[in-house]
Amino acid sequence: GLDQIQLLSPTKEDLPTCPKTSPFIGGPLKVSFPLDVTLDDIAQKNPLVQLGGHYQPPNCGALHHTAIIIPYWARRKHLHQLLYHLHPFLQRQQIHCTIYAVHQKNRARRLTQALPRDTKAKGGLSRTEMARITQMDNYTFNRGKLLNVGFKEDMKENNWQCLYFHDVDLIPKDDCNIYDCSAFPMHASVAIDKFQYELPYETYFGGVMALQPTHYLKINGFPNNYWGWGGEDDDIASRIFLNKMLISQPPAVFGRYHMMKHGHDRGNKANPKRFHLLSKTHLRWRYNRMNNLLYSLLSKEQTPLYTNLTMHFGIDY
Ligand code: NGS
Repeated sequence: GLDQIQLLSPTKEDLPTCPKTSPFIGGPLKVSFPLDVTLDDIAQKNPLVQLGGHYQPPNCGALHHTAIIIPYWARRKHLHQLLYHLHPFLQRQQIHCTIYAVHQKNRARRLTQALPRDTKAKGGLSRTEMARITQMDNYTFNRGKLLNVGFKEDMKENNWQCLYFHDVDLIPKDDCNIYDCSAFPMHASVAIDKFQYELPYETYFGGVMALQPTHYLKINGFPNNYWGWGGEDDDIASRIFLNKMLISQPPAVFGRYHMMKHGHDRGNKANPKRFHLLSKTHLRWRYNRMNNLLYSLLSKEQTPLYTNLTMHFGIDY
């Protein structure tokens, strides 16, 4: 019966360790985009992916334990295309992983509704607090905050050794771009087709980056105060340099990505304050960080291909 099967099947501890280089790794990938790919199609193609978008190699003990965190903003099609490419890619690399999509619902209405009755009745909010709520009433995207939440929530689930913070529109183009971490924070997307496979500027740190938890804690997490497009990735790079770490990169031939085309996202206008904020990173990195990150988790849903985290953001600074 079932008991016997369980006795016969080896436990994870009995398995041999996976080889240093996975035998399933190919080289450069031909990235193509099947039209109208559904989540069911992807699940069928990846029978070994478990609920929540979890995977571990069936026949060997994985050497790499990686959480993939995708800050997600109303781009369902991109998310599907990314899952379509990323799951087989991670399996070929024999990585133990979970894919998390993190997205925000930050309408002020919800926030005021969440306040205790008497706070509202007495008009208990200060003017500054009210102003902050109103400022947030426009669904403004906050990538730094989403990445912080992703880190916090994922570490509650598993003792991940490596975190990949992954934009939803980037598809890796080479199997040799191994999704593990190195001694320094890593910028994986060093060669994006949109930028002719070069860095757009020397300190560019956007797209896909990988940090060990110790790196993340050392820089006090990511900034929470960049509302809208731009600058938060430069802030993160500054935090790394301010903490005397370097940024490592895969060789450019491996760190190739295709960026899926997209128009302007509603609620993600360029942030006019970003240059001012960046000039203050050296003063603020100690205070603006994961510890004063206010949010509440509205739901954590385990879908067949990814874990979906939805939160709304509180008032913080
Ligand atoms: C810089 C932004 C970065 C952004 C990069 C590439 O100018 O946040 O462009 O953008 N920094 C500032 O605005 C200070 S992209 O072409 O991918 O849209 O990542």
